[in-house]
Amino acid sequence: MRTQVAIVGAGPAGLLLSHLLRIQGIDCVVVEMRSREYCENRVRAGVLEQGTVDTLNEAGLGERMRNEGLVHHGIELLFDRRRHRIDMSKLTGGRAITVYGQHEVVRDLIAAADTHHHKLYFDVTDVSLHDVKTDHPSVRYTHDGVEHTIECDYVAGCDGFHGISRQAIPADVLRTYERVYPYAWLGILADAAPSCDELVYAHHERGFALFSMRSPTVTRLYLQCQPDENLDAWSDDRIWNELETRFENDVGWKPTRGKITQKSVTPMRSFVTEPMQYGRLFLAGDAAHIVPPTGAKGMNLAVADVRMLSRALAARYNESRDDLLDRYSADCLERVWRAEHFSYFMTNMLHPSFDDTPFVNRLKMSELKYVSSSEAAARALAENYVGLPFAPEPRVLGKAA
Ligand code: FAS
Ligand code: PHB
Repeated sequence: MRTQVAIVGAGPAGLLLSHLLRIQGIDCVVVEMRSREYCENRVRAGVLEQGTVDTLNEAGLGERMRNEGLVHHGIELLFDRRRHRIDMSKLTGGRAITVYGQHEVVRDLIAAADTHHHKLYFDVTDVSLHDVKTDHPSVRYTHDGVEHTIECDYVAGCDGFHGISRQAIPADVLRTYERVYPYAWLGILADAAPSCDELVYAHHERGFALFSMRSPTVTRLYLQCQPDENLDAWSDDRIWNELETRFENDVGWKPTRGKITQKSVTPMRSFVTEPMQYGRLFLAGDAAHIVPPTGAKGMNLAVADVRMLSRALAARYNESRDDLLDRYSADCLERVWRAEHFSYFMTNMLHPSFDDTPFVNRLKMSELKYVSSSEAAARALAENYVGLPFAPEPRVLGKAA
């Protein structure tokens, strides 16, 4: 099989890249090791930056997001039993976030691929990359017991943190930067109407807690736990009691209890790979970088990467320009390190840690008080949270699908 761009991984990065390339007349193929059903039901992120919302709308993918997504103009910080609202839209000239599940975005992308008969292969095995340092790379995989080879010009490694693409970059070229946090998040989905119409980030001496949602009938909640936490030790009652304790406040607000339908523990890690390009291989999304979810940046960074990669590939194919491909890694890493810093800042400020000294505890409280009382500090948090505007770009997005 021959194509222009072979894409490994059908998460938000791979699927959106495929769509953005297609609407610019560039042929591509996506191979994914999991089943369609698994990809469409994998519960992960839930907050879309303004730029992600704009990208999905520009690409003709935003209809269901506009109808079912929840637009939020602020978030709340809760500490010392007091709630403090950060009016993000007022502080950023009207920019906002949209709460819309990552798996909903993935469903919309797969539906669009169906409609336009994009080449998307699920349940593949033994994916391997070849000759990425030449001008004729290829991707091999097995599907239904048959071995296949995709001959291509470029390979996009969108296969997440545990994928194979990053390993195709030799150790003497690859530089990685990492911080592993000494805590994790126990996350739940509950059939309960959200009792607050904005996200609440809570700092409590017993640990962090986050109140989020997925729809008018589904609440999403997280609490700080041990990295090796045993989920079986957490009955539904224990989870609700602990959440109510950590969300204690002076106005008596608390999350509405409901049937818990999903429980998971998410490790907390900051990780960056440099460079994000090796020959004709381009990494995007979690394949190149991981952020702790406190800043809600994970999926949004993946979208920013493929927006830049699709622009660079379109400039290559439609304008015979290599400059955007040559600077892809540097351009992405600018935004990646900004998001890494913001996610690190939010994570440290909001999570008490066993290795914190009383001095560090006081510093965290001072930081929380500062971002909740200083307009300048609140604006810095707000503009990072809603997402910094994308660098101005030449119009290459072409017609909607
Ligand atoms: P993805 O991991 O989404 O997709 C990669 C795809 O590649 C997967 O479908 C995988 O099956 C496939 N793949 C892997 N190896 C392959 C191979 N060898 N061959 C073929 N296919 C292969 N962010 C938040 O903001 N909030 C959250 O609450 C949140 N929760 C998260 C929970 C978890 C458990 C994880 C891992 C991440 C979470 N994130 C969260 C971050 C998340 O949103 C990621 O940033 C986002 O999924 C990144 O998208 P992709 O880069 O497309 O990678
Ligand atoms: C979520 O809704 O899943 C979510 C929201 C905000 C975060 C992380 C996760 O910071």
